[in-house]
Amino acid sequence: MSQTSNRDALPNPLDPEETMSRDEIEAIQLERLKETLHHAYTNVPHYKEKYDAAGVHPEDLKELGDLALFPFTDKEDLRKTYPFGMFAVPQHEVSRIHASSGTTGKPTVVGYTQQDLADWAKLGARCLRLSGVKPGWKVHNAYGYGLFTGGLGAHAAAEHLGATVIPMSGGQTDKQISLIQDFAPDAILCTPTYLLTIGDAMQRKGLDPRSTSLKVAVLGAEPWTEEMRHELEEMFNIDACDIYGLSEVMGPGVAGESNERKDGSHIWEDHFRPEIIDAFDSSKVLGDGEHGELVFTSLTKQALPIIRYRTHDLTRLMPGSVRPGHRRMGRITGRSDDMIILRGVNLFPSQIEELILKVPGLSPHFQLILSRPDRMDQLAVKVERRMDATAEQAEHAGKELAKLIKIHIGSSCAIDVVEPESLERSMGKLKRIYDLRNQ
Ligand code: DLL
Repeated sequence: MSQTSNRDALPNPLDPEETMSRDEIEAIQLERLKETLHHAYTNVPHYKEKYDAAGVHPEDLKELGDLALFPFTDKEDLRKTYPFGMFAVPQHEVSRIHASSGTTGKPTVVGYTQQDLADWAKLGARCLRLSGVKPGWKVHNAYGYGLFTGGLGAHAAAEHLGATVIPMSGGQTDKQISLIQDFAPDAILCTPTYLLTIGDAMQRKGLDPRSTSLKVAVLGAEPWTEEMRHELEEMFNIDACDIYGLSEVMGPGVAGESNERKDGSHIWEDHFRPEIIDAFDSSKVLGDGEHGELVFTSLTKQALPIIRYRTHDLTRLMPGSVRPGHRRMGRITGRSDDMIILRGVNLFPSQIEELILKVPGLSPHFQLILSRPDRMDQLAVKVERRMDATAEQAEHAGKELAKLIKIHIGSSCAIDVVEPESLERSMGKLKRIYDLRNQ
């Protein structure tokens, strides 16, 4: 076997569905939507009961807009039917199970048939290809393996693309760094905050993250901002692209971003039908371009068909760019359940991240602490100063941040600029909000 084979010459064809026109995609969607509704109604008693109670039947769907007649599905439906009540195939046809831990109560359990796993790998590979990852590349996968869909989902995607996967999983940051140095991967897959942790740890060891072999990072599983993209691209001298997904709908790979455009993630609409609804009045389906809550219907899933699933992720839909038949989603600005209401003003951690990274002297390491002294809600932002900022510069930066928050968000909050490395580092999905109000 030649060690020096020309990997740039490896074939890297697009799936035929990737280049379909909008009309072709919508025709496929209608056909698949009818099948999915019938499949769910016939095989999942929970869907049948809900639809019978709401007076709707799969036959009522004549055109795509009729989807709005059907009730939503929420995490609660998966909890009520825990663990396998939403599965639409017999257990022996389920090849794999994943679960997401959630913050309270039982995890939500999801399942996949062989065909579901094949589709997932194919769609994940589309995302990686769109982000510039190539067959033959070495791909360091630092998403956590296990019940979380990140590790195994991204793994299968990279294998499907024809890459060489390094299944590192999350954590053990020193080992991550050694492997990145020794194995010389071309791409890394992890959460944005974990990539920051890795870069930080390298700098502490006197290593320059810009000098690694990495060219592309495909980052997701938590909200991140354009400012964070810029920070990571500068830190590692890479292209950083988004990948979106959620376990109830599939896992990583529902949507992916082009490294050439970096203009939001294309949703693979031959497999998922997205809608945007008003997060506070779910009866209103909003138009493209309008900001609201993302809702997904699966179009091909066998083990766990999911119809009008409320993600609680807030974003908007835009026309496709490099894949014109498939719409793009804007950045997730936050989750409706992560929204902080501070003395009547709504705010999301991503807004604070955006402002922090505009202030010289402040690092992207921050936490939001909510408390209720004297029965008034208070927000404190704890943020580390950058290594190279002096105490005086840090004090100035803190005042600057308070001013920006007041101007752009409209709230006053306490800013605590803390020493470098004093806040907990991310090992995967980072917890930003510490709510001490009911303690
Ligand atoms: O986080 C799947 C995933 C793994 C996606 C790896 C991308 C990469 P869950 O654990 O079920 O699945 O969490 C899903 O994470 O509803 C969003 O709130 C958030 N999320 C996922 N990707 C992004 C992203 C995985 N690119 C929840 N930007 C979703 C913002 C994201 N938020």
